[in-house]
Amino acid sequence: MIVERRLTLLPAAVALVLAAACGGTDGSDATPSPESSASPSAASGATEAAAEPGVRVEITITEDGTTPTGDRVDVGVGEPVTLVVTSEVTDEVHVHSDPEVSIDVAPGETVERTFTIDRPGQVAVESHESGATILQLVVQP
Ligand SMILES: [Cu+2]
Repeated sequence: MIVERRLTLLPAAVALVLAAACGGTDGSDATPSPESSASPSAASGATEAAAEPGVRVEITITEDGTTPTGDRVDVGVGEPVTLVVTSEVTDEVHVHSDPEVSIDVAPGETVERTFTIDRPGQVAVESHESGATILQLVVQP
């Protein structure tokens, strides 16, 4: 019980541990860029967000990389998050939530997956083939 309480009080630390768990042994090249890549569109979505419940993000993976690349996306605890992944390569999109979500894709395939996150904090979405961070889900209480 004490351990659980500590975990809920330290979502950022938990997110860091989860992110580190994926990077493997080197860890030095997986440093997420700070605010610089955040798109301004997220700030002005108040009226648009009401039109459709949940958050929907389209992801494209090619041999050259992923789109988006490390964008921050605000989601609420328990809010449905839908990822639509279209890939030209074999890959695994890994959502570092607890429990984690893995989306396997094959060349030419589009896979749609909806999930919710039950804990505030930052959750990385990675391409496991390239190690690139596709999204940073910022989960608001
Ligand atoms: Cu991962």
